[in-house]
Amino acid sequence: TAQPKRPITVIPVPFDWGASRRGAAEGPQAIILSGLERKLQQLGFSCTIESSRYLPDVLADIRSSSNMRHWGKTLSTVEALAHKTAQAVAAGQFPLVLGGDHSIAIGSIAGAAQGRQRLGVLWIDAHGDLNTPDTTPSGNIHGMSLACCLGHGDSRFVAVSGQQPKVEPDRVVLVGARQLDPGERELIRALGITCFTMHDIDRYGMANVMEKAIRIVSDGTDGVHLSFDIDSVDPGEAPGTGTRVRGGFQYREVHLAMEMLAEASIITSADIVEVNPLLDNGYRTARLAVELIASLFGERIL
Ligand code: HAR
Ligand code: MN
Ligand code: MN
Ligand code: MN
Repeated sequence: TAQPKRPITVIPVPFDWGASRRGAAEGPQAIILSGLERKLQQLGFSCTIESSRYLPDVLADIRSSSNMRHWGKTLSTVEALAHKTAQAVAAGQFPLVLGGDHSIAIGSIAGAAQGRQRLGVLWIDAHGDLNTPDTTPSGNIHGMSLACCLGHGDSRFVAVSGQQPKVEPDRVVLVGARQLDPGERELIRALGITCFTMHDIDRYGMANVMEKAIRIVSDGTDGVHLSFDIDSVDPGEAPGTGTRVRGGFQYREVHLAMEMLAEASIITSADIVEVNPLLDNGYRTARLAVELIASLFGERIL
């Protein structure tokens, strides 16, 4: 089955205050400059790249605390992104959100969930992003975004765009985890979330893991959001990211995951986050992001 060719709205989110290292704000531009639009057009999609003027100017917002660094800047940003994403969904488009650090998924998922009562979420990441202000070891909001979407964390973030929680734990699947904090492990157990770690991928193979993940996130859901953190990929292939962790996906492995998603035709919105051109080896990581997006939208070898 081919992915239905809904028009794609590319939504750039040049924001990196949710991370401890700057530079992910340059991610959207690097991905766009690496040929995203032409690639999507070659695959038969009509594609509009939005400007980032929908985002508020947050520079003067100094609201911050030790367990939620730069929360003022982050909150205004994710609120604007939620609105932008919801608009694209309501217009029948596929929102393709380019980060930015992973805190922005609070906004994209809030927006995607507005049009969908039973949204599934596939969270591909080296990390869990399941901390709360009570468990965070860093205060960085990009380590709390999935918890937020599940209704755990600061109430102002949990309540972005009204409805809460955005997603139910039995419709959430993590793939690629290899660095989890104690509080994150606890939340995974307490909520009964399915988490396929790198151990599972080594042991059962990417194909098996993705078959299971696809079944779970699409079972009884009315849409599936893919939140793809480029640090899920091994740093050898994706050096341009702020929190590299050894032992990630190999090149073909991650393409296979995207190809299987294209074949299953379940993804209705997506974000690609944590591409940091300042830490990259040229545009290697941004170019990989474009290739992976192409696989997600149905590019095939034969
Ligand atoms: N778990 C750590 C924290 O909460 C690190 C998380 C950060 N990195 C990410 N998220 N890129 O996926 O600070
Ligand atoms: Mn992440
Ligand atoms: Mn909903
Ligand atoms: Mn990560």
